[in-house]
Amino acid sequence: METLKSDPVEKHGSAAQDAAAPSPDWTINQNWEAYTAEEHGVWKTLYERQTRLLPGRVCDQYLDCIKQMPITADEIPDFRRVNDLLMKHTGWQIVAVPGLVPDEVFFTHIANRRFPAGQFIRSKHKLDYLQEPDIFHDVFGHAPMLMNPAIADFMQAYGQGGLKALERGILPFISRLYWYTIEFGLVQQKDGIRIYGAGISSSFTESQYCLEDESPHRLGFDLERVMLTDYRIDDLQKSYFVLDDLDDLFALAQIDFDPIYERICNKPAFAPDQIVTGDRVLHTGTLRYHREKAAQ
Ligand code: HBI
Ligand code: FE
Repeated sequence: METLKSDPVEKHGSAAQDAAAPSPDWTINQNWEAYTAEEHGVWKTLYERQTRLLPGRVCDQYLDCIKQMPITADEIPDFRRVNDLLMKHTGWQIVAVPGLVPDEVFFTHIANRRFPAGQFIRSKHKLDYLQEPDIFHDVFGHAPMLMNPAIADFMQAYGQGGLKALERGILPFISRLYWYTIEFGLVQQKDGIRIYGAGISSSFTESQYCLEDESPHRLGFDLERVMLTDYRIDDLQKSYFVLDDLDDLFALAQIDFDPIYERICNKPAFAPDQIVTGDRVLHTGTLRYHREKAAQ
């Protein structure tokens, strides 16, 4: 996978953080004019590589949306232009940030329909792996889905749920939900299973592996099951969860998570490669990829 979520930068107050945080909400100016030709070139390489791969792999909604957006191979997108369109469709905005921001800052933005997007682009020497979400992951992966009303509502609910979960110290449940939907979600469409998660759609390797490789499990989505499933942030996933329909996220956005937390808070988590009673198994993974890697 190309974008990893590691723990966001340490808690408030350090001098280093103050230096990196020019404003309390961590937003910075995109400063679009300052991108170099080399940076635009990295965008082009990534854009063209993914655009070749995605038809037939990514969901229809993604393709419909990106087509309408001022997102092209030629240059790093200008947030001002992307935002004009997003605002019209779903009221979402993207705001530039230096990289990972603290959870509370992240959730506060999301709860207010602002998506924090990395301002920087990865180096041409490291096209496939980076620690922090960059502009390619955030804009190529996430922004098109924010044009979709179901994702738009679900994301905002996720931000609100995240703030609550933070207060109560039960963040893992909500992080897993985000991970297995917005980042690594798959959806059933009429011609087969398709990608909607931004961590996959922005990844050259994972956009092929998640659908075509025999290794990972592909399981029907179940809210409580997902909220109890650990994930890995440092490698390709061992399990993917498949929604029946992207519009199912509308219903998820309405859900009161409190009774669910109540029910699951004392249950042990499932390992990323576990298959459990009640799973709707669409494909039983051989887990070969991770086994061979471990043997090396
Ligand atoms: N910051 N910029 C950025 N992008 C993220 O996706 C992000 C973040 N901070 C925290 C975070 N994600 C996650 O820890 C939460 O989704 C749980
Ligand atoms: Fe992301």
